[in-house]
Amino acid sequence: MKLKEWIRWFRSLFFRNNSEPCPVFTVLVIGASGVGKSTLLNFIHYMQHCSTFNAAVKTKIDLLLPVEVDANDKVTYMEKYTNNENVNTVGRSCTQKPMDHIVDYGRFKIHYVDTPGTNDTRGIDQDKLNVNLIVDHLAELPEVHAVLFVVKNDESKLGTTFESNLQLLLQMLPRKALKNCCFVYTFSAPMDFKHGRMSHTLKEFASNFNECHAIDDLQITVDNQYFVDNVAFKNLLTLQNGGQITNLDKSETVWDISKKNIDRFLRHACNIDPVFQKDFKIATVMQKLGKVMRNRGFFKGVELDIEKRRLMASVSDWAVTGEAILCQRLKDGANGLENDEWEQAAAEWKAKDGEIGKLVEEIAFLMTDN
Ligand SMILES: Nc1nc2c(ncn2[C@@H]2O[C@H](COP(=O)(O)OP(=O)(O)OP(=O)(O)O)[C@@H](O)[C@H]2O)c(=O)[nH]1
Ligand SMILES: [Mg+2]
Repeated sequence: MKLKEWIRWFRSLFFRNNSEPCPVFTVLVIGASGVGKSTLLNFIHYMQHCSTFNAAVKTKIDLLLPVEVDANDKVTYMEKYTNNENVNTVGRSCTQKPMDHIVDYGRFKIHYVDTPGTNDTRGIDQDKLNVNLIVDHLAELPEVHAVLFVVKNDESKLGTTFESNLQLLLQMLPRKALKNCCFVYTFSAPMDFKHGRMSHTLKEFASNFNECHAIDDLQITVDNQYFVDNVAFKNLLTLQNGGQITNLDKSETVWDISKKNIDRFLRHACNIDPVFQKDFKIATVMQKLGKVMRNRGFFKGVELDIEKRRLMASVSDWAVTGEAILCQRLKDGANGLENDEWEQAAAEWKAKDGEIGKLVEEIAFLMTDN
């Protein structure tokens, strides 16, 4: 973290004027099913109330959302249920739709959005449905500061499923949101909170992704990677439910290290420039535009006049879909349209192609709407 960010963070802790509204930072939590997104949020919420494992054992607080708990080989469920968590069916993906949870840190609040995981046990169609649910939810959020990818540090089943899941999640974002991506490695205690295989895989993925889009926006750095193990939270619940755990000292250490990592993430999240609702909306229309261009056969490269190439450049400026990659390759030096050029372009495209014209008009409206 840069010195400037430390100073801003420190000031936000101690010098907020009471008349100023409490800032709210929004964090979108995404990742494959079962990596521990929902458990992490409960853990984070508990950490906010209790800084140590010992203090937490003595303090029972309301959880943000219900989770499965293993206690003495039994599966125990929390008493508090919502329709959104499908905790009754063993082996089934838990979170069913995006859910908002606010954690109050006094001087600021974090608005976490828990989401259903990809690689859903119900298959690829459900994954696409889940992504659509997230996109719809994003369209309602005023801004997003951090996009927190949750991955398992010890993941050994690497390969195409993992990559296609990651693609699916990234593709829903505007290109500018790539700079807001952060990575939490769960299940990190067995590896002493050091990099497991996942970090190498992520770096390789990011490098290919950037190369395909001819960008360098997706970066995996020391500052945006965090290690936690939610086992400390699970152990806490086991103890609170009358169960026993084998290694109390270990849970304390796991809690402390996870908390340090989460505190580091919070400092980072509070210092990121947000991506606004309008950006998500524009990116969604750009993604549609890319699809229509594909259907029209634009990517076959025949008769690519400057108007088509400028639209392509705009799609590749805003979106990170497969179509955006093709647009990037075929734009041939053209620049994307400036904000004040969309209205004129809409009129011209409407005369040539109604469907494209309508999408360009939507973008024109979003570009000028304050
Ligand atoms: N040991 C260990 N177990 C974990 C960790 N994170 C989660 N779990 C367990 O893994 C299981 C799945 O956790 P969830 O929090 O429901 O996972 P999710 O990512 O929200 O899953 P979906 O809602 O299906 O997308 C639960 O039994 C958790 O207790 C971790 O860091 N360490
Ligand atoms: Mg969940």
